[in-house]
Amino acid sequence: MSLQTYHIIESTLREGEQFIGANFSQQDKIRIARALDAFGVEYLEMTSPLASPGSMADLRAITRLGLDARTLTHIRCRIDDAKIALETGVDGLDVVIGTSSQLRKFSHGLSIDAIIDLAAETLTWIREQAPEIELRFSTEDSFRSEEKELLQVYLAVDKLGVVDRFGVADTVGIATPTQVFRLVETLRRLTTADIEFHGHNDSGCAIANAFTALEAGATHIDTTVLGIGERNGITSLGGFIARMATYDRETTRRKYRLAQLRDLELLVSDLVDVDIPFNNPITGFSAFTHKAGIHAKAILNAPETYEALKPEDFGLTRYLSIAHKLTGWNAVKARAEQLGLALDDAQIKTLTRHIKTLADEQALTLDDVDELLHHWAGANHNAELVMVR
Ligand code: HCA
Ligand code: CU
Repeated sequence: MSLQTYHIIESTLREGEQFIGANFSQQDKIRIARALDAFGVEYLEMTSPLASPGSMADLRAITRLGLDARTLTHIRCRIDDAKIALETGVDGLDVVIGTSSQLRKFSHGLSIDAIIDLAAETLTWIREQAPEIELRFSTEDSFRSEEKELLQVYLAVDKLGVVDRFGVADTVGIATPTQVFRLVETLRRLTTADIEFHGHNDSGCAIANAFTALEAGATHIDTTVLGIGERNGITSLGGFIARMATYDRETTRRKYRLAQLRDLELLVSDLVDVDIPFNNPITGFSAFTHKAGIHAKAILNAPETYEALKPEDFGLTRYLSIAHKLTGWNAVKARAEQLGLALDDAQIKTLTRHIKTLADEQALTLDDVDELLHHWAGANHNAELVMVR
């Protein structure tokens, strides 16, 4: 069920701002917010207004844009923070407090009982002040917290009946999909609120963990564009979209304007000064290229043979690479047809053998192969094949 009805909490303007290369101006943030809204994410999470005077002003400016996406800000579990956050006009507050022994010892120094008291006081106060606000309570470092203590905290907060959503956070990126499934499934069973998953990517599981959280009943997933965030970041929006589109293409196409993904990633990659990785899901430069002759032949017959995602859903095109030793005659024939050259199958097969021999000796380019095709099509069929560089 939640695999169709989930919501994306897009945190490029909060977690993403914690990326080493991010230093967004208000104009940058507005551009990112508009682009994310146009793409169709349901929520925008933004940096706490307490972070800096500019953060407060940016938050106000974005809440006034009148976007379809709901606006959230992320604050510590304190009445003083909540007071200021409520003045910004956001639709929701994401309240967080650390529960792992590491955070309790080295960050805020509170016991589990003190955390429960503080959460109760803060969350009840917020609900009294703002009956309509969307209120989320999350534990930082949920997966290194003692399960018993963690559940004590969530159950106590659930009893208050004031929050709409619980968050679980894999703050240091160590959770396995099985651990994520177990915790989300347990919370689903024992509590009544929606569930949000926030997963870091230190061990490469962020996308898988987000998907598993949905399988276990989570309702909201945190992402950032290109996965930017603290250290190597969190679940990337594009990677998560790839995961969901392979699972359920129609729902994903209905929920989001997929053809805007690439421009959205280019906007953010430009602002934070990184390249889109070659192996990025969907938009990596080789994501829809096919090389081996056996693959190329099948792709020409039916792209779904080797493509789980359709490039056209994302406004992209596939590319068949033919200028190499692994090439095959079907791909070479398709290229000849693209160039409008009349060559029969026997000629194409001979030419393909020649390309392979040449490629064993030197790197070839598509231009080289095109020249050979033109040469062969224009010349006597028995002419010696030459490489013109
Ligand atoms: C951080 C906090 C957080 C919070 C996640 C949440 C995390 O360490 O900067 O509010 O759910 O990863 O724990 O991003
Ligand atoms: Cu985080």
